[in-house]
Amino acid sequence: MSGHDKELSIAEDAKKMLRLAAEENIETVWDRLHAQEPQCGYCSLGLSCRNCAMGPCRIDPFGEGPQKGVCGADADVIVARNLARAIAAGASAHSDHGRDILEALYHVGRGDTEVYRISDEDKLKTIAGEYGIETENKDVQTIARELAWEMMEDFGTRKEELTFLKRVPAPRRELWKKVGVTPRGIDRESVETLHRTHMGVDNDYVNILLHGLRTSLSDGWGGSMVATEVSDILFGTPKPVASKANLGVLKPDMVNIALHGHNPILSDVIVRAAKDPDLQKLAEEQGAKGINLVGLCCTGNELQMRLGIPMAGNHLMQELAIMTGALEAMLVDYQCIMPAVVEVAKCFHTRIISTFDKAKFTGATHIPFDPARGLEIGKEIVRIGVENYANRIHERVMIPGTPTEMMAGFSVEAIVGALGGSPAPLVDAIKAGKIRGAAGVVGCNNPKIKHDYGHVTLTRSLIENDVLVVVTGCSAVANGKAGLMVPEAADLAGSGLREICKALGIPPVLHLGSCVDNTRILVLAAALANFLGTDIDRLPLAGAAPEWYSEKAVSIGAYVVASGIYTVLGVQPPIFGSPNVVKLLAGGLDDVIGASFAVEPDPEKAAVLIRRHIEKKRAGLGLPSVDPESIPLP
Ligand code: BF8
Ligand code: SF4
Repeated sequence: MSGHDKELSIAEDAKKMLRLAAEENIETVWDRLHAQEPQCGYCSLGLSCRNCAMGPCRIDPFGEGPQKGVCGADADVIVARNLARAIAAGASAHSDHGRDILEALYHVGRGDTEVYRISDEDKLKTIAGEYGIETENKDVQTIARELAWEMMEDFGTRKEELTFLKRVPAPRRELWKKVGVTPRGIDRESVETLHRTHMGVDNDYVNILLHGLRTSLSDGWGGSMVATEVSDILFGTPKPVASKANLGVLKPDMVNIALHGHNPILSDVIVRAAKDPDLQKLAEEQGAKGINLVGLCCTGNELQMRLGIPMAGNHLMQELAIMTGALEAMLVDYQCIMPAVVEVAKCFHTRIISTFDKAKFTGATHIPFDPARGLEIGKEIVRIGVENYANRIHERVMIPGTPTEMMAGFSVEAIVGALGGSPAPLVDAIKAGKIRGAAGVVGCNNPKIKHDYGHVTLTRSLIENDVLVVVTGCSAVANGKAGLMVPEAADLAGSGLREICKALGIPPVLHLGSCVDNTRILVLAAALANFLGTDIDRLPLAGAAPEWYSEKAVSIGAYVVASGIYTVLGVQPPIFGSPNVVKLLAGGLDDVIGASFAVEPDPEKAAVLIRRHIEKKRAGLGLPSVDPESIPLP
């Protein structure tokens, strides 16, 4: 509210809106962070526990006060339990999203919805094949029903391991078995985490953390993977598509409706509803030139990947988008939607419409979504937005700047397609050292880090040094807005990466989708490892979440590491109250699972850590490499 003394974002649209927020005294996420400071030191270190009513308890990090909770749990157990619970919450969010999409597939299979259909029959058959379902002489509907049923089994407890584990390179599967982290059921592992972290169950921090990894794997190779694959089956496997990003995608003379959240089940229907001639006519009668749909966060990514629908912004832009005064409706499904949007909307004419019974927002209009009546509900929602155009105060509209061009749609299928049908050209470019390796820069925004600075600085530095970058989630939006996701951005890359990108006509930073689509990164990594007949941890790959905030990101980080990929976090996780846990996660895990975490808030330094790691892995594979230590830290 009261201007901040330091710059909060690198994005021009955000900066302009933040000035407006200060002038008009509108509270934002940054103000609320400021009001919370200093945040609790015990909680920041992971040293507080309220798992039972003998507590809450806290451990004194300076060794003077209590070193045990009432039950006797020490710092190691408390930190490990808290982390495991965060993983379970994140894994549950992704997996429950996967289940919602899976249920839509099941409706299609049973023939009790007219709204959805199979968009990618080939993918349906391929995945049915992976599930051991006979597809010859069967109609699409039957295959859909049988596949949905089999996938639902993956959520339960009847399997020894998840079906998609077949995609995992054999040595890694063996390793998981040996270490005892093979995920068995998607729901099962999260439930077991809640069980183990109840007072008096698992009281060995290593054992708790290993199960945390297993839980995260049930997300990465389970719930999220189901979400991605079934979304492709229902809505189409993404192909490269041109799009635009930043608040400039809002149109001053059109009805603007933002789709915010994560689940494409709803947004797909809204896209169709917005084309309805009656609603288009109604918009014109209101004096608007039409209906303009824009995305926010991962629902936005889903739409951008498949349909090229423009992206208004990432996580920290959700309140600022309303402040443009140009948004007739913000339609939300679930995850990462700040309850604060309802308050900001009260200062403007924007209607917040919630749609899932599991995600209600006090003060919002709730229109429960029902896949069986999808299109009808979609039209009802769009109508609210259209009718609200009459309430727009045009003098208050402030749409900052013009949109940036960006490309999206790089599914693994599209990437392999661009390479001519096999990963061989990519492998050759890596072998020759033109591309040193690849890094996934993923995850959220967090007001503790200058908005978009972590993503863009890290990505730039990596591509300048010939590291191919793949992005998802809010990182994709940040890098898109920064202009790094058009083929011309190859000019910003090092000479080797530039040459490859120019030859293929692709950007040096590839949009792989939403956060559940981090599984596309797993699939790509597994495909490369299988192609080379090796394990993922031997490849010159790395992950980074420079501005993460969410429990989902904790689960992602954990499954990426457990899959064998070194990962650098830009925000300190609440584990530093236990030196033992830190030692395990930041090094000890290397010996267990072949990868570990690092924490580095400075993205320039994080880039160096990643480059050093990539050179180490290159050397391990006998590829031309430079001495990692010769790459200086900035
Ligand atoms: O799932 S990157 S802030 S929007 S959690 Fe959320 Fe983080 Fe964005 Fe998408 Ni992912
Ligand atoms: Fe305290 Fe133990 Fe209960 Fe946690 S589980 S609140 S440490 S008594």
